[in-house]
Amino acid sequence: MAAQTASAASTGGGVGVGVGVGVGVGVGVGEVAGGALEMRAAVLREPGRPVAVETVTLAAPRRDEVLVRVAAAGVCHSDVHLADGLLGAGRAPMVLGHEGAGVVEAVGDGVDGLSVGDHVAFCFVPSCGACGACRAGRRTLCETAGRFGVAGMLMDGTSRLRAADGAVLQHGLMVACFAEYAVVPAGGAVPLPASIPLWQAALLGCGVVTGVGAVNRAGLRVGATVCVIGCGGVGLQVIAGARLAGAGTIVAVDVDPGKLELALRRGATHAVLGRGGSPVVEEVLALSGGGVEHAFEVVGRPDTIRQAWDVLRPGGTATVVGVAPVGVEVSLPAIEFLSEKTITGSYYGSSDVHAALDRLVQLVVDGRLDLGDVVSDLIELDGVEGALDRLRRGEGARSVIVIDEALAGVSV
Ligand code: CXF
Ligand code: ZN
Repeated sequence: MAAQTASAASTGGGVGVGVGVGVGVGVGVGEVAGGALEMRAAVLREPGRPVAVETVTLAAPRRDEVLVRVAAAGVCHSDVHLADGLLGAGRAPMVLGHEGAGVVEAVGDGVDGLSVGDHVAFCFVPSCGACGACRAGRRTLCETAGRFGVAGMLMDGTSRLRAADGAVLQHGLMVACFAEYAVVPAGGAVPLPASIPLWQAALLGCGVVTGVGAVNRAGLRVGATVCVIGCGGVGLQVIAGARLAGAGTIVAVDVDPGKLELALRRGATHAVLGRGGSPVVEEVLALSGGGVEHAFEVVGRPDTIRQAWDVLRPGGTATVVGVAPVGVEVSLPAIEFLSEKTITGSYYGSSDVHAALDRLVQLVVDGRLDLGDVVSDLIELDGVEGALDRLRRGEGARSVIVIDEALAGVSV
């Protein structure tokens, strides 16, 4: 997908251009009025029911919020978990989508550092800076963002989204970018240089920051031995991060030969096909001379979490990045704690997302981190259920929904 032609320069238009404006009379570029706009959005009505596009209403941004015209959005496995009801009860009706990029269309009162026309990537943890986690420097664990994010609300605990019948809709992970527009907290929009095509920038705010950030969390050293289990949209970013961090051996494990091909292109040194009862652990142990120092689990299943533990050498660390459905448990052979193995998690890159994205963006601009190569499918908003199904079947790396071709810089 890297060879896709950029079809247009990215420029912001006024609210209502190309979408029906509701009661938002007088809303224009840079102006925040009390009105709302009507737009198309992919709505999860009920877990297990196909996600479908509806016309919904989006109110203007309030204090400390911005309105973003969405260019493109990535479809992540967490969207599947939400759609299938695996992340807990009460998470519908919801406008899905938490990984995307667009252009700031309007800013609310009190917003600093963002202006109309800025290109931005979404960030689904706009940390409050005031809770215990934020004050301890663990901003991705922000308690306020966690509470309201799970409730599908913005940082003030309310929603800007309504269905056609006036019912409140949740903002998917405080972003809701499977839609023509999104109102997000100002901290949920990270400015980007306009030189990065937005169909690629769309991946930054979940897959890239999560995958590369997990490598930072693990504290990889030059020459480290690494195993990455699961080479989808996030696992491929772990591999890119490991390569950038100077890892030596990087063993990629997946059940899909196509993803292993991509993993090798992204810097994996070895590929192990984990299909049909193959002895994955034995193969990784053999390739790494008795086990790796760092294993990354990017699937979210007990058996692959156990594999990540089993491929470690004594003293090694397994980092679980994959999202397991609520209620799933893992078991480990407790005697092996005597080998000083560690198992830990990494949530959303485990650092300050804005600072992390600034650094990642520089790597992209310098040509050292490719974004487009993991995009397996460019689709329209109506194709969202098909993209969720591909993820359910384990097909493809990342689907990107192109919501505005001109802004995204690519045609579907
Ligand atoms: C997810 C993990 C599960 C909770 C919501 C966010 N991360 C990325 O998709
Ligand atoms: Zn995600």
